[in-house]
Amino acid sequence: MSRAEVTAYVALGANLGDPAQALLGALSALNATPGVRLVKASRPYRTAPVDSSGPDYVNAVAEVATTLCAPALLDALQAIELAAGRERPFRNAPRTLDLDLLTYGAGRIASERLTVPHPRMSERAFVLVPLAEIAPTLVSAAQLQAVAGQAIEML
Ligand code: A4P
Ligand code: MG
Repeated sequence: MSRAEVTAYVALGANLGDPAQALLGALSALNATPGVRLVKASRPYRTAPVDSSGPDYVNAVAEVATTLCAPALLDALQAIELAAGRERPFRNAPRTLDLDLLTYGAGRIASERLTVPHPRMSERAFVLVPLAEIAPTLVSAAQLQAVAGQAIEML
C-alpha cells in the first residue's frame, strides 16, 4: 500500500554563483526526487539579505506533494543543496542554495534537526511574499504588512 501524499512548502534561496539558475535546478531536482512531486512554484524574487551578508538573494517558494516523511524530505533537500555546491562556513553565510522546509501538512515538528513550521518564516518577506503568490490562504494581510519594510521585487 502506498503512503498518502502530504502537501509541503519549501523555501528556496541563493546569493552566490548564479542564484536564479540554482533555483531552477533545485526545482527540477525536487521534482526528480522519488516520492516528491512539484505542484507549483512561485516566480523568483530578488531580495535584500536579512540577518545575512553578501549580494542580494534570489528567493522562491515551491509547493510539493510528497510521500516521504518529513525527515526524509529534509534529507532530500540537503542532498540537493550539497549537489549545488552548498558549504556551511557559518550560520547565515552566503550560499549557493538553501532549501528550508516551511510546512509539512499540518504537522508540528520540534526535533533536534527539524523545526516545522519553520520558526522564522513569518518574520520574512522573502518567504511570505512568494508563499502568498502560490498559497494566498496561508498568508494574512497582517503578516504581509508586518514585513512590508523588507526589500523584495519580482525578478
Ligand atoms: N533545520 C531545522 N528546521 C529546519 C527546517 N524547517 N528546514 C536545521 C530546513 N532545515 C531545518 O540549516 C541549519 C540546520 O537547520 C540544518 O542542519 C537543519 O537540520 P542550514 O541550512 O545549514 O543553515 P542556515 O540556512 O544558515 O540556517 P537557517 O536556520 O536555515 O537560516 P535561516 O534562518 O533560514 O536564514 N536573506 C534573504 N534575503 N534571503 C534568504 O534566503 N536566508 C537566510 C537563512 C538569512 N537571510 C536571508 C536568507
Ligand atoms: Mg537552511
